[in-house]
Amino acid sequence: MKKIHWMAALAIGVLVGCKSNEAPKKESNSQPNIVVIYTDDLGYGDIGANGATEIKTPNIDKLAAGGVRFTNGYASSATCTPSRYALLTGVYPWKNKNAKILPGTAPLIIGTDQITLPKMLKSKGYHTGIVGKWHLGLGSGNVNWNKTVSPGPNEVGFDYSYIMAATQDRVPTVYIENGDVVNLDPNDPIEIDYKNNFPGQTSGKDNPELTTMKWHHGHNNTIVNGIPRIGYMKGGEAAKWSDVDMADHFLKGAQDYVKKHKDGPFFLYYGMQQPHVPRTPHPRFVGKSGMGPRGDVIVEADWIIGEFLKTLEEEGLLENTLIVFSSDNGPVLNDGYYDDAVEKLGKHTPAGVLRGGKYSLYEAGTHVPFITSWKGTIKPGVSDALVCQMDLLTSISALVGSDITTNDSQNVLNAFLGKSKQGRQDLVLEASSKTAYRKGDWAMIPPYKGQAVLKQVNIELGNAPEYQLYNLKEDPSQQNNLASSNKAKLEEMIAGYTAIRGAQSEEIKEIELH
Ligand code: NG6
Ligand code: CA
Repeated sequence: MKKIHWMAALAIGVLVGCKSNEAPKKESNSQPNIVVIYTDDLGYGDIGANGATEIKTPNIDKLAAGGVRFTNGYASSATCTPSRYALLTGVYPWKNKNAKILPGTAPLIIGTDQITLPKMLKSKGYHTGIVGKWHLGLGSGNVNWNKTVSPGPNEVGFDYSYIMAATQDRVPTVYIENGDVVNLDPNDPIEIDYKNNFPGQTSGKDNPELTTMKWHHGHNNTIVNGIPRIGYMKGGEAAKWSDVDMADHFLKGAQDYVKKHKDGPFFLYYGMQQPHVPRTPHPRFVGKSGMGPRGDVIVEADWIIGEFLKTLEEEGLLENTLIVFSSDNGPVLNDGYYDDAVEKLGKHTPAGVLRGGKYSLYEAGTHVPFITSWKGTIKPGVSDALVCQMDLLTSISALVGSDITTNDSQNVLNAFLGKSKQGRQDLVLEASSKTAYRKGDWAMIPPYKGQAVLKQVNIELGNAPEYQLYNLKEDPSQQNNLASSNKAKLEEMIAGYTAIRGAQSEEIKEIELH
């Protein structure tokens, strides 16, 4: 009897032990899901939460109201590719000479041996996915779109990828899933050429009568769905995307990814295409903003975000998911098509009070909407901490207990979680391979040759023959250049800038400080 009792006790003990092994307590706080929702060309002032009154973004505003809304949140660059590069690698984009706006045929610019945000998360057991815009190059030159395209997102840390290769205005105008063009008919192979058209094929330049959207500058090569694009494309008819359905299509991809990996932990990088050109709202959003297609696609993007957040809520994931919302660079109105963005703007100010816009060294180029949200963990509030998308790698690494860091990506986790108003001390910002410097309340732009205004888009670039120094607290619109009246501050800023940026170019050195 005694023996049986002893064995029974052991059996029960083993059973209990097994049970607790089978269902380990979920480490909800150290292994939250991570979602980055990344819009394309959305300006600081384009959302209600940052003061927009002429355009309604209730879902983004709700996200902001339930999380931390950053008033000093930055992209690393005033254009797409460099900002995305910095976000995913934690490295300043000006350290990689290939991190500039890429054609659809460009090779991958992230080294397959480089640290990346998704790789770091994979090392901690995360499943990692990207749905949406990539624009970091694919393959290693001369891509054959009819075979599996590699290396790409799957070789730099993503377990799953469903992407558009470059931009909505560049060929190839197809979706690519884990390296394979979706719906490709092998009997109708894709050919891409960024220099020459294919014999006998129409183009926006030669056949304006075939276009439903008119090009203003650039964008006059192959016509797809009535829209002339950058670059020539032949074949791949069945694989071509539908522009007006793109937002819904990526939404479904993001929702499906979440549902499939809800047992987590997962990382989803959701690259939305709005409000980049060509602006192609689904018909149900046409006319909804009163501002033409640019406003309409912002309304569409806001709705999409609302639907996506609803999915997280329905799946019971909101309390176990850190959501980061931002934009890859600042706003632009006419970026190459006649789409009434300028004509119908009315009183709306896409950059808020900030000077410049996309492509600019002035604030509006990089100072973008930035929100973090994590229900039950992040206390709602507004933060003026200086934070940059490049900091996500090291900060999230600290959150999930990884020791992976990079030199340029700083641990500002407490700022991201709303526990501290202390962000980074300073930051170098990039626009078209030129750089500016941000520290404390101050912004400094070194002297640069080049046009003051990029005429086609009507945006001030920040180029000037002299140093520019602005006190952003007193002068957020960068109207009063204090470089000559506050030499001490200018010297301090140049020293801080040079410490990060290193030796400056010859053309800058030529200009005397005193
Ligand atoms: C520019 C395009 C612009 C846009 C941009 C990339 C022309 C004249 N302009 O070269 O329309 O596509 O590249 O935007 O072609 S980004 O947001 O991806 O950086
Ligand atoms: Ca962009």
